[in-house]
Amino acid sequence: MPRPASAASHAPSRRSLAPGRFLAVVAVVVLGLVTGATTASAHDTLASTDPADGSTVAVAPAAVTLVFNEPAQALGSQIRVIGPDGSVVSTGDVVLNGASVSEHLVDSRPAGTYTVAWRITSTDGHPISGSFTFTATGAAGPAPHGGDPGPHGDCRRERCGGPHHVVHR
Ligand SMILES: [Cu+2]
Repeated sequence: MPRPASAASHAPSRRSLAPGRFLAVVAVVVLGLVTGATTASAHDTLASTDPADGSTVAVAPAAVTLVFNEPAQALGSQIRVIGPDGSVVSTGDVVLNGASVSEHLVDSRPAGTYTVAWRITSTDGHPISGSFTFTATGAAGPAPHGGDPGPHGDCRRERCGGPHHVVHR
């Protein structure tokens, strides 16, 4: 009586559920593939820098250090530091130490904003790159102004292109 009818009415509904489940399984599989692909192609990531991005320091340090989540490869890894006057102040090859990569700066490091542009070869061989800046409030290294850095805080390139002792008063 009503039993077969209800059984019959259940059958189609169960059958219509199947494709939904199938789609759900497909969705999970696809999601898994996408997630897996993302993980597989993930490169090293920058964890921290010294000086920190956007930070202000008393003087520009003798070296900048970038710390990644994994050790980088020396081949192709490069850190270029541009000084306040636009000249390159980084010198020598990068120094790899575990997951950190350092680059030395020249002795004379004036006050101002420094830009660190880096390109590192990931553990998987793929290059990653980025840049950050920091600002030094004072000059480091041999003082080109005869040890009188005070009045040169507002030193502008157009005024200080030549010998600063002469330009400044
Ligand atoms: Cu990669």
